[in-house]
Amino acid sequence: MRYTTWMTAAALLALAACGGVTSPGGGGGGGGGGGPVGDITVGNIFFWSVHNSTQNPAVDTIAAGSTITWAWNADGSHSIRSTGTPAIFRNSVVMGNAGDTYSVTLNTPGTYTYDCGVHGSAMTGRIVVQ
Ligand SMILES: [Cu+2]
Repeated sequence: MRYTTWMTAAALLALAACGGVTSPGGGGGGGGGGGPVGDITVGNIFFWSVHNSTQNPAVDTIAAGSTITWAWNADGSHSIRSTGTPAIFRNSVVMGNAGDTYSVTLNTPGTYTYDCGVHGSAMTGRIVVQ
């Protein structure tokens, strides 16, 4: 497997947590469509879709019943906080270490918005469940 250098730490952890996803060689993320669906990088200060490179908001579309995983790529206090209706899921606690992860499974179609409980509107994302 190959990894782009910037995402190595987060990707390794995300892959470990998710049971492994083979990324295509050569282009890495390639700026869109190259990464696993449902993986989101938590950085300072952003949410970033591994799948399509959208950021603040990170916008991810998943199938109902799929799992979203956020992975901290650096030390820094952040959380996942639901901001919309329907409520996304349980909110995470504030975590602050590179390599921390948080996952939820969303079973009901809808659009779920979230932010960081520490940084508010500076860190946002949206998950569309189909
Ligand atoms: Cu934050």
